[in-house]
Formats: sequence, structure tokens, C-alpha cells
Amino acid sequence: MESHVQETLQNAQLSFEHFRLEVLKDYRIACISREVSLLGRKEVLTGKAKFGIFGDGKEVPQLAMAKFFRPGDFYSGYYRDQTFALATEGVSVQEFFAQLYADPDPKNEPHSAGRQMNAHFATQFVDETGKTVDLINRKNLAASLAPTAGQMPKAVGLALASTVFRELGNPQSFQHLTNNGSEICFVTIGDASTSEGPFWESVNAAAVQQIPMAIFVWDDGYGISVPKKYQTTKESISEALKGFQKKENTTGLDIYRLKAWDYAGMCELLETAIEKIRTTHTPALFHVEEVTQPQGHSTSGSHERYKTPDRLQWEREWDCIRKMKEWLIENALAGEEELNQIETDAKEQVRKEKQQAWENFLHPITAQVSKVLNILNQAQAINGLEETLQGLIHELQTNREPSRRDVMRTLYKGITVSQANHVKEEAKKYYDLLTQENNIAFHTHQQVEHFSGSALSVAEIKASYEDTPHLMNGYEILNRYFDQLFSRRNDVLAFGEDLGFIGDVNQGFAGLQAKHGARRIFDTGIRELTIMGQGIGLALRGLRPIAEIQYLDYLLYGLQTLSDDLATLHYRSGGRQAAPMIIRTRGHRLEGIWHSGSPLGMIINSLRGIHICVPRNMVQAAGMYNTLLQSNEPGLVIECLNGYRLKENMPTNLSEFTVPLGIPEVVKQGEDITIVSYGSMLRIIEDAAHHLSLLGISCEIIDVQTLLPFDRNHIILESLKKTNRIIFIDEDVPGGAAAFMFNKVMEEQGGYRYLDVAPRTLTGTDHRPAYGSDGDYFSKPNAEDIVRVISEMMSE
Ligand SMILES: Cc1ncc(C[n+]2csc(CCOP(=O)(O)OP(=O)(O)O)c2C)c(N)n1
Ligand SMILES: [Mg+2]
Repeated sequence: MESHVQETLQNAQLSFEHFRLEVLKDYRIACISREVSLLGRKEVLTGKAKFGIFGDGKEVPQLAMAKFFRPGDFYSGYYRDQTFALATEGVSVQEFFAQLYADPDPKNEPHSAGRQMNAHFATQFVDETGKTVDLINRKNLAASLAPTAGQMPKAVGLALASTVFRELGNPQSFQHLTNNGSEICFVTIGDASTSEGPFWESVNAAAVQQIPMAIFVWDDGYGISVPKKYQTTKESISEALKGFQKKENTTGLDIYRLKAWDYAGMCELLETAIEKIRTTHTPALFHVEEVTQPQGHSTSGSHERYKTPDRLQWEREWDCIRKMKEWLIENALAGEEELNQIETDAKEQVRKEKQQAWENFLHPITAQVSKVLNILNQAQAINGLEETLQGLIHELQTNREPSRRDVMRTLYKGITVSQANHVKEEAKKYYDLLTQENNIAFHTHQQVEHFSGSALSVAEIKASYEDTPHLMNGYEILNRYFDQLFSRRNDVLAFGEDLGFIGDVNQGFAGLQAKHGARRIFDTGIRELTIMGQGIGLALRGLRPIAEIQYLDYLLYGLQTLSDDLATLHYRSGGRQAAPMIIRTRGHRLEGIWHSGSPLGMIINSLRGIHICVPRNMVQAAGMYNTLLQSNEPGLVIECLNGYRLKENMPTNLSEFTVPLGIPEVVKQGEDITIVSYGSMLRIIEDAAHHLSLLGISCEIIDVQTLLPFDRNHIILESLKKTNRIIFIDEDVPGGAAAFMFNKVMEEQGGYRYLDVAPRTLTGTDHRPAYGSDGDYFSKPNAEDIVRVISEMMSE
């Protein structure tokens, strides 16, 4: 009996000791994180880094949150979350500082290879081919982004994936992606950023769909200098959201209020609240109040300018680390001395790791500097420029914090003023070598670079046809295509407005929800931004979403997340992440100011990093879908809005044939003039070409097929060499996509050398297309315009 009691006591003591050590470990991370903030700011103020933004004041709530973040879970957050990232071992102190210095070496700075500002973390989601790695045995941080609330839309997809996986069951092919849908997406956002539209749209989408999302609002009362009274209804996001609160048998989310300095209270609440999200998939919002910001918003300003002395005093007293220390002492978990020692050790550790990061960053630059000095010291200057050369050498030699830019500038100027040929040659050689290195450092990963994951390496398989091909409506071809696709692959999903039950507004998916299931083909609310975000998140989790924008004109609503997040994702994560989603939409001329847009200039300029496909008919569209789905890259496919009821020949290999991206097709051979265009415009051009042939003018018509990438093999140039005349025709505004094509062919391909007459563009007007058939005729290029301009060109 006595020994049993002894054992119980011993066990209790052990578990107390275990608990105590856990808590002290958290305290240590809090102190490390605070020191990171303090030293980080100094690094900026002394000029070693350009800009700094830190998580001081948010340490303790992030430690509580990190306790319940499991392997397999996802995080989508913003720049305040260094403590969370440190606690989950998503980032090391050294990596943190490497990012602060913008170290482009991915070995030192793996989160973005120097491309993102500090505190923007990304763990590895894909291998070098863009293929998703095992995501269930690691803690996953989705690449953050700076636009406020920009982290919200994709979080919808990251959370939705769990619900999809759970409902689909756990097929073998998803085993590295999910553990029966038990993964939560943790989202963080600042109080002021909840004013943004993306926040509200995402909260609604999560609440409607009942997906496992845990949203943490760090409420420090300010968005830079603007206080809550200008940001949030009732100055409280939890109050404002009350109507979203879930009740029995309703959708909605659970709402909790926490205090940022209350370590024990937060841990206790989160333990049950997070478990509930995991098991029930009911989303929750944690309104974390009384958060402080000891150093102000960022290194760009000081908060003394806008906070009252009272507020500043309150922030000092309610600093969460200070409160945690008081709590530790009050509860006899540690003595003051022990805690002071932890603080001292933490400071020392951060100092050392920071120093190491700086040395690592500087090392290759120092080597470049000494090599350049070595070369220039041997150089003799052109007569009269000796002082310039000596000045260059001196400037670089005395530069205490030289950058790659300083090295390149000095070397380039040195080459121009140097005389001795052998030294000049050596300098040029070194300049070229550094250019190559810098290209790798700053320009890689715009797309997946590994052959097997790139859409550009998908082999072309031509469409084949029966001797007497079967003629079908365009929409029927797509419908058959999607039916075969969903039978063939279990990782493809499609969703959008009116896409599920009725099978999209043009019947591409008609009948397919009933056949393939409402978890794979489904309706969404009218919320283009989060439809796109949903696609990004699902793709990040290894699924292959086809996310629909009902009409191209409405892409604008979804453009923010496509441009800021998807288009930059692979690049800004240094190749660590990729989201091969397909955006499907329909556009170009029809009738109506918002149903006939073709804003391709806007699209190609804002979406570099996404393939932009502009098929002329539905068969070509199917071939592009096949190509994209064989790659690990994202693509936008714009079907012709006026093409669904046009008859096309049905290929016999609908699921297999591929359309190579960036390879234009000569759709009509001709001798006198090259006409370059795409999409719905081509049918009007064919009509005009027929008319022109009656006038004795032979047109060669080229369909570019994709705008990004554009004519990789210079097929257009070959045509121009033959015809010596060229016109670019599109429906976009003047200076839009036509100007882009013009620039590519004239400047990049050197087309100007083969011109007999001035090259032209023929475009839509400067305003949006007016309604009705006449509106279309007078707003967009029509056949008569084409005949007139080409006739003029022929008589020039
Ligand atoms: C779309 C957008 N607008 C403006 C900014 C500039 N900006 C950066 S942070 C910030 C304030 C954010 O405040 P809050 O959401 O409360 O987060 P906190 O910094 O206080 O943690 C602003 C206006 C931005 N990054 N993105
Ligand atoms: Mg704030």
C-alpha cells in the first residue's frame, strides 16, 4: 500500500517536472523570439538590413497556438508569427536573420531564397519536379505574403482539402497527403486586416462549408497608426462576427475570446477548442485581445508618434512575456534566478546565430570583392581615366557592407575604363560568371524548372480523327472530356458558381455531378476571390482543382490572390511550393459590357508565373487541359464564350492528345501578310481573309494559342520572313495584349528586320464594349476593319 502511494507521488512529481520543463521551454522560446525582434531592429537601424517587421508582443499567444499544431497541419499567416515558426521548428534563428539580410543562398535562407521580406516563412511542399512531398509527417507553413489579409483566401482551400479527403475516404494515392482529413489550417491575421474584404469572404466561405480552420486574430488595437475605432464595427471583431456564431444545427463558426498575456488560460482553452475543430470540422475564430507591440509596427516608424503615454505605459505593464514570468514565479514553477538565466542564455544564443547568419551572408560577397579588387588593381586605365579607376578601387575597398550590386557596378565601370586587353578580358569573363550566378540567385523558379514537372516539357500528341469525324457542339465535346477526366483521375475536383448541380452555365459539366459525386464537382457561393483561394489551397495539398470563374470579366474579383499569391508562389518560395491549379473561365466577344471582356493585357501583366491559354475552340481547350494536368504548374484557360454551340470535329483521343504551350499554330497558310491573333477573334479573321482572297490578297493566319508562354520557337518570325508584312489583332484595348505580341515579335524575335511595310496592331476601342450586336461591332475589331487595314497595308 505504502509503495503504491509512493509510486503515485513519484509519478505526480515526474509529470509535474515534465510540465514545468515544457513551460520553461516555452519561456525560453519567448525570450529568444523577443531578442530576435530587438536585435533584428538594430540590424536595420545600423544599415545591415533594409526593413524589419517583428513579432514582439505576440510571443505568448503564439506559443499556446503552437502547442496544438500537429504534423500534417497547415499554417497560413502573416509577418508577426516568428514565435510560432520558432516553436514549431519551421524556422531557425539563423534562417530568420538570413532572410532579414536578404541572403539569396537557399542553404542559408530556404524560405524564399532572399526573395521575401523577413518573417515570411515557407516549408517544403514540393520536390524539384513540383510534385507534392509527404505532407502528413511535417508541420507545413504555406508561404506568407505581405498584402494584408492575403493569407486568407488560400487558407479556405487548405482547410477544405481536409473535408474533401475525409469525405472521399482515404485512397492509397492520398496517403501521403492526409490522415483521414484530420489536418487543421491555422490562420493568423492582425486586427486591422480584418477590415479587408478577403477576410470577410474567407470567414463566410469557411463557415458555410464547415471546414477545419482555426483563425487567430492578434488584436493589438492598431493597423500601423490607425486604431480600431476606424477599423472594426464596435471596435471588436468577435462582437462584429456574432451573427456568424454557430448554433445547434446551423452552419457558422465558434468564437472565442482570449487574453494575450494569459499563457495558462490560452493553453487550457485551446486544448479543447482545437480538438473540436479537428474532429467536427467546425471552424473557429480566436479573438486574442490585449496584445502589445513593444517596438511599434516596423522599422519604418516609431509608435510614440500615435500612441498616448498611457497606452505605452499599459503596453509595458501588460507585456505578455513579463506576465508569463510573473505567473511562473507565482505558481512556483521557477525562481527569478532561473528565469534570469534563461533570458541571458537566450540573448547569447540569438547573438551568436545572428552573427553566423551575417558571416554566411557576407562570405561570398567578400570573395567577389577581393577578386574584383585583384583584377582592377592589375588594370591600366585609358589615358585620363586613371583617377576614375583608382576611385572605383578605393570605393569598393572601403565599403564596409558591400553588396552584390556594388560588386557588379564596380566591375562594369572598371571594364569600361580599363585599357590593358588581357585584364579587360579577365574582368569581362568574371562579369559574365557573376551575371550567371546572379541570374540563379534572383531569377529562378518562375516556373517549375525540372523537366518532368514543367508544362513546357509535356510531349505533343496530336488530336486524331476518324475518317469521317463526328461533329459535335463545343459544349458537348467539353462535357465528354470532363466525364472522361473525372473517370480517369481521382485527384481532380471542379467547382464554381452554378458548376455543380446544373453543370455550369454552358453545360460543360452537365450531368457529371450526379455521376462523379458532389464532393468532386460542386457549387460555390458567388465569391470569386475565395474560389481562387480555394483552388490554391487544394492544389497546395496535392489535389488538382479546376476552379471556375463564370465569366472572364469577373476574374478581376479573383485577381488579387492569383497575382499576389499564386503567380508568385513558386518564385517567392524559392521553389519550395507550387500550386498546380487550373483556372477555367470563358470570355471574349459576346454581347454586353460585362460579358464580352477580353482584358488580356491586364491578365498577362499581372499573372507572370501562370500559363495563359487562349484556345480558339473547345477541342484546343481540351488539349490544353491535358497538357496542364500532366505538369505541376498552374494555368488559366479562357474558353470562347461564343463557341459552345459551334460544331467541331470530335477527336478519337480526347483524353490523350496534348496542345504544347507556347507553340503557335498556322491555321491558314498565305503569302502576302501574317495575321497574329487568338481566341474568338480568329473566326472573324478567317471571314476577313476569305474576303481579302477575293481581292487577291493571301493571308497567313497564326493562332498564338498561349500568351504566356509566347511563341517559344519563333514560328511567327518564320512566317514574317516569308510575307514581310504583319498585323496583330485582338479584342483588348489599344496597348494591351496586341502591344505585348508586337513587342515579342519585333524586339525579342527581331522581326523588324523583315518588314516591307510598317507593322500594325488592330485592337478594341479604349472603352468597354457597348451592349448588343451593334455595340460589339463598333467596339471590337470586325471583319470590315480587318479588310480595310490590310488593304491599306498592301498598297503602301
Ligand atoms: C493590401 C495592403 N494594404 C496596406 C498594406 C500596408 N500595411 C502593412 S501592415 C498594415 C497594418 C496591419 O495591421 P494589423 O492587421 O492590425 O496587423 P499588425 O501589424 O498590427 O499585427 C498595413 C496597412 C499592406 N501590406 N497590404
Ligand atoms: Mg494590429
